[in-house]
Amino acid sequence: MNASAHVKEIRLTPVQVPLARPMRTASGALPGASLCLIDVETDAGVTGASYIFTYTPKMLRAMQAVHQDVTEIFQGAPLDPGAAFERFQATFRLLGIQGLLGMYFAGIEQAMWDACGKIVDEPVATLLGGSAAPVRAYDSFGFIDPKEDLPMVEDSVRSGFSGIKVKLGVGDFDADLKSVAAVRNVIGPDVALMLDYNQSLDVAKAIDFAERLAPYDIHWIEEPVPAEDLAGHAEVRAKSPIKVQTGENWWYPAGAANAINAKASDYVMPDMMKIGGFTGWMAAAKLAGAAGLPVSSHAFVEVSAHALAPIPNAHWLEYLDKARPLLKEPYDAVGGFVTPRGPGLGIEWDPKKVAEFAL
Ligand code: SMN
Ligand code: MG
Repeated sequence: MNASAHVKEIRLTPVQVPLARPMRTASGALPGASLCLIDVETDAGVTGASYIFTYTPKMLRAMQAVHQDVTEIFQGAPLDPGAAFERFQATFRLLGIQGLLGMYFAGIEQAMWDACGKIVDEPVATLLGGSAAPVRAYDSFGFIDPKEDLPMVEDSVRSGFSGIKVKLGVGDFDADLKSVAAVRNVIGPDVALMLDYNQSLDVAKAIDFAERLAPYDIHWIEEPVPAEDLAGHAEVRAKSPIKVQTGENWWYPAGAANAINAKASDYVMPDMMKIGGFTGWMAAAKLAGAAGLPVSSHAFVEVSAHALAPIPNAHWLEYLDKARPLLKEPYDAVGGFVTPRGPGLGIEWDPKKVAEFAL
């Protein structure tokens, strides 16, 4: 944090950008990436940048409305993300800060960290106590059609990824089985294969499907049942031959604590936006570490590369690149690794591209 600097102005820019690959999930397809770019201008002559993801373009204008009415509470605030979190939570204690409000805050919190790093010319990874070293990543796909999509999976492994995640539950289980068999066949036996059901099954189906998918050496089965069904996750975990992964829909460290206490999963993957930015992430990662659970990231490639750096129980970074079309220098995966860079988060908008994709 840098309490000698203060927030001067916050800008929010809604954009709709194309995804490099279509993302079909069991709980709906992503038409593109609906993002809100957040710029936090400070009185120290630097502007911090970050972005949030609204999942659907239907929430972009609503996020603009949140920004218009809420931004004033940050005016003049010291550049102190932790203090901002406390004050934000206190301000909205009666309403609660899940949902759009919390997403908005996370974007500001992350941009504050970017500004702090820029002021001291350090990557956020080192401000958090880690190093700007390469982080192991898996490439994340939607549903893979065995007839159409295998070449892009082959390209991904050829580029050096040692992990591949695919979505299931888009069609019937027979389609899932065919997709998994085809993907395992093209990636070979040494590449980790993760499956994501995006909350679409019930406990009995999840256990049954896990038993029938286990012969393909699956690294984890993700969100097999609804995210809020912690007992259901725990029941699947107790009976599944495949490790259970979850966390992208936990709100704040309290959400992580509830799930960890419920023994909901073998692995955890908090989402930087929903967990409360770096402040929430570090608290959740500590809880997971104390419980001996490996921690992976969710989407948000750039901030996640910094967030995984300082934690000893770092597991995988999800490479799901949504902001690439907007950045002067995208975060590439090189040989299956992503390296956090500074100063700050190491991201800079390409103004022409932002204008092209702005609402
Ligand atoms: C996912 C779903 C929707 C948007 C981004 C990511 C998915 C994942 O659950 O874990 O990749
Ligand atoms: Mg997921």
